[in-house]
Amino acid sequence: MSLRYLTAGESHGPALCAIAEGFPAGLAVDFEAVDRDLRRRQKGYGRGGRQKIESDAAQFLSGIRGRVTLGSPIALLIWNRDHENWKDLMSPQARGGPRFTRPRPGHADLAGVLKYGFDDARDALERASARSTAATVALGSLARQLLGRFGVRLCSRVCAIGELERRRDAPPSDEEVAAIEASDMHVEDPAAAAEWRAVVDRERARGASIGGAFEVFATGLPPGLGSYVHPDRRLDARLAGALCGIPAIRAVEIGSGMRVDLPGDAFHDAIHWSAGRGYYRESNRSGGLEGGVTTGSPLLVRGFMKPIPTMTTPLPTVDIETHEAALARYERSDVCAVPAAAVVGEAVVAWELAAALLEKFGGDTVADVEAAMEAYARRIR
Ligand code: EPS
Repeated sequence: MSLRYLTAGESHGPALCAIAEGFPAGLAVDFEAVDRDLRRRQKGYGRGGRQKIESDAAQFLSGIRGRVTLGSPIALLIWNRDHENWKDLMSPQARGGPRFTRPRPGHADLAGVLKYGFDDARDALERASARSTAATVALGSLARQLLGRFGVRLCSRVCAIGELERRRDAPPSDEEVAAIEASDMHVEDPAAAAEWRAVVDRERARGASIGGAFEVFATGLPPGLGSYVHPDRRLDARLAGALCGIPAIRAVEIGSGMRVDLPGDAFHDAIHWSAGRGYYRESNRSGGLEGGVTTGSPLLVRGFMKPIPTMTTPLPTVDIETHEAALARYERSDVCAVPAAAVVGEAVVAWELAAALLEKFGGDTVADVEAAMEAYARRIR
């Protein structure tokens, strides 16, 4: 059984919910770690007022007994505290309030109005909101726990805000990860954080918003996850799709994939072998993937986020009721959500890696997966 999930929920509806299927039985679940990941998603310099209202936590309903998975579907809820303030507008029983008729360029407002025949963009924007990524993060946290059981570790960092880039190719050390987690810019370097805060302040003062980029690293992966035999089995394609599935992510880079300036002899990672290490590389421009398959080197992917379309100085639009020129409607939003997007990026990467791991080594129990991994490790040794 491959890993699969569905989520549901509107941003200001009663709750977000998720159902995941395919986790093997026998995985110890750390509920506190799930809530920690949810809190990590809420942080970051440049966020709006919503995160002061919410204090996200997952309520598990099924698939787990005594903190251990049963192999049955795992269902969870994340209540929207803000729903209390939106009950008359946004509940399955009520749709009061003024209609949202001035679509924001760059948001799903107009696309949803045209596609589903709405006369109120709220019918589209509530589900299109990045609020849904709270459910994504809860699911990713479970995937990360499964991967952790087999020695795979993930982390992320912001590598650009606006025009200022601070990329790195090697995974951060444990001390650097601690600094990243303590930073409101999700970066280990306080000087970079200070520069980036100034960029966010500049754009907030202009009434605009700002995007950026993040890096996700995974270490401890066995070689051989994913496959080159068909496009939809290539792990690079699946990771790119998963990252582009996060609202506002418009581009993905695998390793040094954008370094089109490098010729082949400078780009590719030469192969070495020693009795102690087996096959290894001295560089990792592949980002840990060759032929859509993990190499065993650290995985590195980058996600690039456009600026959030909701701005206090709005762009020109057209009122969908009158067809007259207007300014886009402003609603409370974030000026910059790149630090949060990095945490969401980690979650979707964890999910795809867990799915690929179970496809290769899957069994009904964690012990079955472990036995299959050990047999494989013996073969490739
Ligand atoms: C978000 C919740 C939303 C927004 C943001 C992300 O809350 P609200 O609309 O009540 O302020 O802050 O959503 C968007 C950026 C968007 O485009 O919809 C969250 O929980 O992450």
